[in-house]
Amino acid sequence: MQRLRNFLQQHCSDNGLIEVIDQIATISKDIAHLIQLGDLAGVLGSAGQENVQGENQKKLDVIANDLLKDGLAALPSIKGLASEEETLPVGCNPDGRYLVLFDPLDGSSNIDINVTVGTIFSILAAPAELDGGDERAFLQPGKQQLAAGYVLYGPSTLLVLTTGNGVFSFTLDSRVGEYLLQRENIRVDTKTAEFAINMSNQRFWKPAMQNYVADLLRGEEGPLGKRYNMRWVASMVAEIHRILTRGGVFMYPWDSREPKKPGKLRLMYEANPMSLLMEQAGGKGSTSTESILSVQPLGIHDRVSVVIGSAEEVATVERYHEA
Ligand code: P6P
Repeated sequence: MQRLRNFLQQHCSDNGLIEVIDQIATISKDIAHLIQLGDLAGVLGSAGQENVQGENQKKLDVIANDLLKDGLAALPSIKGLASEEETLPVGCNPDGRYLVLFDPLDGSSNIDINVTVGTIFSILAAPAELDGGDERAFLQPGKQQLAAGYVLYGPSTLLVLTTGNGVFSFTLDSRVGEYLLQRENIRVDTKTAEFAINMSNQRFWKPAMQNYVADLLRGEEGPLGKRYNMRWVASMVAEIHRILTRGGVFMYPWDSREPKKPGKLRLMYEANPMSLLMEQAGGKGSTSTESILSVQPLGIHDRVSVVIGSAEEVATVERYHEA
């Protein structure tokens, strides 16, 4: 089975981009190891501080963030970094060609209960005229991403990525410390009978989303005409990986708990990379009214309403929001 680096050298013509992806993969091996050790490494539990999102940081949030920040800043080709765990962008090498955005440990509320979490990354071209610490350099729509992917720390540690020519999955063989190619040109089913949403927020959604989910629950007797199953892991990386594997639709819509915010999830380092992967696999990423990859960001921590998955089901959600 082909090793990640060999695959990238055959598949991608941008040697600088290969270096960045390879470095993320290398760093992820240390993160995977610490997650597997858990309590034995003393890395579980709260870090006793909040991040820019006002969320309680876990120790592993901070550790994963520092490993990625330090490891990427060491690359001459990196001009700047932006992280869910960092209030401001981090300027790196003035002559660098790439910007990397990441959620170092998405779903970290699952860490203490030993449920799957992940690292999400997005790579942009660095504008020559802007400093790598200047937020404006990062404010590019998702369709401009050069590459995107995630590392899923589950029963297996998987790296799933795209450089714009299909989606590929690699499994970490921890005996040799290598990511080995497992799945090529992943395609997501256009239809589905499985949805993922946090139902406890039902009363806070817009009527259009309430109507759509009510019709999902009506199954064969309803206008959607089939029985649906539901999943909710509370870890976006796990949900998206399931959808890439067997279809489905993942939703985190606007809700009235924080009416001034368009949604809970972050555009730049959650919705954009996952939407690029999904669209490269034949699926769709929508805010429920427009393509996520077309949204013009106003800040690196912008939030967005998210509907991502099987193309026909995402289109159905959009239809409910047109009416
Ligand atoms: P809730 C994790 O905190 C996260 O950002 C996503 O990974 C996940 O899909 C969502 O939030 C879970 O949110 O409200 O169900 O805890």
